[in-house]
Amino acid sequence: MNTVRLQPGDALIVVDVQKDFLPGGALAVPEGDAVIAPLNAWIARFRAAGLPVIATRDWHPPNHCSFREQGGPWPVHCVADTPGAAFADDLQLPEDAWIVSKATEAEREAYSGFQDTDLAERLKAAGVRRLFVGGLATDYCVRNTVKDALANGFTVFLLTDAIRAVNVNPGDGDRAIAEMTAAGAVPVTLDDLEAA
Ligand code: VGL
Ligand code: ZN
Repeated sequence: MNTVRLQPGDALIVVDVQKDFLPGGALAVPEGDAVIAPLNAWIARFRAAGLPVIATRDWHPPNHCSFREQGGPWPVHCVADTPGAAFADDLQLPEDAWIVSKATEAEREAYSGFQDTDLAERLKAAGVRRLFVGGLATDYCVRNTVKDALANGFTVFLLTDAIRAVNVNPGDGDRAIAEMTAAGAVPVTLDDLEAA
């Protein structure tokens, strides 16, 4: 149990809650839709506190190197401006959420919201020091975003009630959580969040 209270300098990062990663999508994450309700609750708490909400999205060109047709590991997914790349219908992103598109170049994979984006600079310019990270998928984009956030000097809380894993190999998600916490991420759930 890690009690936490939201404070100035906190921001929420919602990682890749896009239709292609939900059940029925092109690269469905098992139980991927289970992150939406807890993330909506986290979003409401950040909004109520006047704190920024950031949503990253996988935003690939049609010939992205991660697709099997190009020799990559994944089925075609999250092609920019297609329905599968849209955020989940039920995700209650604020109007003023920052949208960060990543892995937009055909020849470069980017599992982290920090890779080839201006996210770190924007966060630092806004005075952000602590990041709360949830979304999809635990073992890919959440894992890499959390590790880059720590490497960039942010304090990181991992929203363990609002992440789900692909689990290409059984246990990948649990290993990713162990790796993130060993690197310094602090696991929290909504129950750990104190009243404002
Ligand atoms: C992701 C696999 C491929 C993710 C993105 O968002 O975790 N996983 N592209
Ligand atoms: Zn992708």
